[in-house]
Amino acid sequence: MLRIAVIGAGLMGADHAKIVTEEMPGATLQVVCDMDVGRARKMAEAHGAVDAASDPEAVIARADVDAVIVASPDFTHAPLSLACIRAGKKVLCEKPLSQSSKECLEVMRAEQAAGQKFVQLGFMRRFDQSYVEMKAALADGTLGRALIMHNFHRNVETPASDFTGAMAITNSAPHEFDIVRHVLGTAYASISAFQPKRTDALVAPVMMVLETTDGQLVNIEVNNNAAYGYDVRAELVGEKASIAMNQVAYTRLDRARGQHVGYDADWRGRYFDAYRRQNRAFLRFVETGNFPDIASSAWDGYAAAIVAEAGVIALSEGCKQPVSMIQKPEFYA
Ligand code: ISE
Repeated sequence: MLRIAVIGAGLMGADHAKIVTEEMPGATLQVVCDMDVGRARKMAEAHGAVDAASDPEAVIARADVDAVIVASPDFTHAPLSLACIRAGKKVLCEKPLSQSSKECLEVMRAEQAAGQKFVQLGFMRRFDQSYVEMKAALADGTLGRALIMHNFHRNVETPASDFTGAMAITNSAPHEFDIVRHVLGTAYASISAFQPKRTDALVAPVMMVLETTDGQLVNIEVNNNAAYGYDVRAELVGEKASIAMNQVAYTRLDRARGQHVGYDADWRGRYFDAYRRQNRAFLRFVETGNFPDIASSAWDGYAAAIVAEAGVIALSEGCKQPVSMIQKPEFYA
């Protein structure tokens, strides 16, 4: 049995703890760790973990922990990933790896110095069937060459009251930055970002237009206050055909001469299967040492961070920003 520690007992920590205990055969939930040890204990009890703790670095170093899932706040992701590399333990780290591309480079350097990959990033959309099919339609020639990818990312409401337009770019949009790069198999050359005005205090949607190094155009709407439901859409337009994601729903309610298809409240429902595929891929990674083909690595975390950094400047300065990455190290090829 592989003994897993889950760090962070919030929304995502709880989801991961449930997946470990119920849907990762061969794995067991060893420790739940949270700054608030009471919260950790509650989650440990709910999911039958052996122990609860409050010091993440000590948990990572424990001899009875074989692998780690990091689901604590964004700013802890890179330092805790580094601690896992130091301890020689594989880590499934929630996205983003860091909001600073410099910090992502540090994680990459540590992995390279250790001579193997330790960090699988939680960009779970790569395991979602709709994106898998889009990537396949591009690869097998069905679409011809890719020209444009449209993306909508709508949340019911912002996760925190102090959420800003810049945070829409650094916390929400990295999903699109990563998945579009993955589906198109390209990199970004530039980003522009705009916001319409709202008349109330809520964060307005952010509209981004990106150019890829292969000359494709990508647009991304992130609307963290869409009110009606969690709604993610994407359409990849090629020279010969176009492929769009369907709304994912198991049922439709026919009533009062109308049809009603519901939305999920948040990403945990919409990406239910993707999270489970991702976590089982992580388990295989820990067992075999082979990094999962389609998963995001620290390099992909760096790629998402660098475009988010440029996006934040584009939004505040109101002009297009170039995106320039370092040469991809052979290690991540
Ligand atoms: C959140 O952190 C996520 O990762 C969700 O998938 C995303 O939809 C949401 O916008 C983020 O705030």
